[in-house]
Amino acid sequence: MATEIERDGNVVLEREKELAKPPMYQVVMLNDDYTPMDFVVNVLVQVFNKTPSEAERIMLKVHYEGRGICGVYPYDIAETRVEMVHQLARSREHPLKCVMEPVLTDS
Ligand code: TYC
Repeated sequence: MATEIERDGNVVLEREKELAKPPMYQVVMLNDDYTPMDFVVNVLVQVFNKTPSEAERIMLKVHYEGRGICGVYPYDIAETRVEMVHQLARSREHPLKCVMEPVLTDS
């Protein structure tokens, strides 16, 4: 967006000095049949800073609906959190997976 302003008697367009927002990515947790529910809740608390009750709500959504959003972040932060989840899951030999997806905007 640009605004019209008058400078030296002429109407000119001034570009807005708004900084472009970085593209954002949602980290989506996926269901599986084997990872224990309390492990998933702990991951949501430790990696995504959820409260225990919010973590339980997200875990149950994933369990019943197949997927659930853990958080929305810039690319590097989303990537790091996905890797943290996979490392924790591997360390306990659970198949828990999550993915990152670009958040679609209309700009
Ligand atoms: N479905 C798993 C179970 O019944 C629990 C679970 C929930 C696993 C969420 C993964 O992302 C997940 N033990």
